[in-house]
Amino acid sequence: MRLDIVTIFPEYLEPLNVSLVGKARARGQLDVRIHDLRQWAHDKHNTVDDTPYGGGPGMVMKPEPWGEALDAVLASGEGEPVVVVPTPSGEPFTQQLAVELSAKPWLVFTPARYEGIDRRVIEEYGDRLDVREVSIGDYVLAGGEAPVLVMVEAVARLLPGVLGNAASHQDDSFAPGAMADLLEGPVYTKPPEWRGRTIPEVLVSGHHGKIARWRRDEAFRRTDRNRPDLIERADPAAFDKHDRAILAALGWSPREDGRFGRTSEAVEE
Ligand code: JA8
Repeated sequence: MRLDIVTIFPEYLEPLNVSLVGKARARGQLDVRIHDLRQWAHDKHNTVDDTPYGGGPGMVMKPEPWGEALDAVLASGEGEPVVVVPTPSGEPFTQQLAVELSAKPWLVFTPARYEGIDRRVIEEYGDRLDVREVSIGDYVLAGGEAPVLVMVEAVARLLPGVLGNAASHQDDSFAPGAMADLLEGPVYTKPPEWRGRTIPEVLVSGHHGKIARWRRDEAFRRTDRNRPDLIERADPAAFDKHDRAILAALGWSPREDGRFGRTSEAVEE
């Protein structure tokens, strides 16, 4: 997969030289090219921003440098990339979108600073290419570079051969598929006792059925506590008899349409 990133802070993308993404690049599985937007700003001060039409606070990124930058990047490769524009007003970045993007041969990221990029740039390239305005969460950052780091890591670990073990993202908390509608439960390793704290007995029982059931129960407890919205939207066909008993104990019951809603306070904990 090829990734191009156009930014006024190339040094902000240094973490892409490290760890999983850095290794994927070193192995030739990922071709990451970082470009300084100011290369395409031609005045004495390499200006990339200007005051907003209509007034208001802050500055807006000028269209000309972005247009020249994107034309140069597009001309440097084969075919058409998906263009990913980080913005708090975009569609949510989810595991599903990461999976979708991981199947593309070429992504171009355009992290903005200031109050964002002149709208005409998104319109211009949106007329010709798949342009996705994407938000990593409901908070405002000072720029789109940190979201690019987040999205690149989420996408890169899905590429074939990048993560050591292909099974290890099968049951990710947010992976589409088996565990898609529940958060992951707790994990433990050696030593068996640490600062007087032991591990749940079931995990050393060797009883794989009981272990799987316990893990699923813990997943329900954690999802109930931290992300009840995931239980509300889950397809109830995914819940077996034991799941329904756990949900009932946590204060959930099936509604008219079969989906679960919280009805009472939990009985335990
Ligand atoms: C921001 Br400026 C700017 C550009 C992109 C993003 S994505 C996010 N959450 N905040 C701020």
